[in-house]
Amino acid sequence: MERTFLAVKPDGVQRSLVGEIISRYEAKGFTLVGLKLMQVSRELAEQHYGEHKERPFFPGLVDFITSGPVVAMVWEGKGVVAAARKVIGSTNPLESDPGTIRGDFGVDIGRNIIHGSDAVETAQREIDLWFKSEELAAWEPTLTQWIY
Ligand code: 3AN
Repeated sequence: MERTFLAVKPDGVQRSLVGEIISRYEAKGFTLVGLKLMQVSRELAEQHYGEHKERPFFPGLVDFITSGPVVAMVWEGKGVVAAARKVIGSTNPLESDPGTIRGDFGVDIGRNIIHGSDAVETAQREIDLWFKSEELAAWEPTLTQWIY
């Protein structure tokens, strides 16, 4: 079954949006298999955002993601990588449709509330970077037959 990595960024935690965000993925029918609140080190932030190293916003992005607690999550389900990105919306919250997390709650691209892996391979890399295998639970909700 496909898995993706999602993280509620410090702005989402400060604005008490963690429960709202988890509810949206639960209601959709995806399964939570990993969850932790953590203070991100600069080393982890730089590895996570490594592809943006040369971009002008990189230092500010690392400062921001390390500025307060983050809620890191792994979610499982059919097509979850692409579907989770649809639920998140566009990178710029002002261009995100109403009904998406960024469209409903965000204004600024540098405060866009949540991260979601952009492809299946990226998701695997990010899950391995953020979680130890023993922190992930393999379980099947009893009501699965009403979703699939
Ligand atoms: P997404 O999170 O939608 O996949 P990416 O991967 O292009 O977006 O960018 C990673 C993160 O870098 C974004 N979530 C956002 O926080 C930040 N970012 C991207 N572009 C900018 C920008 N022009 N100015 C400030 N921050 C940016």
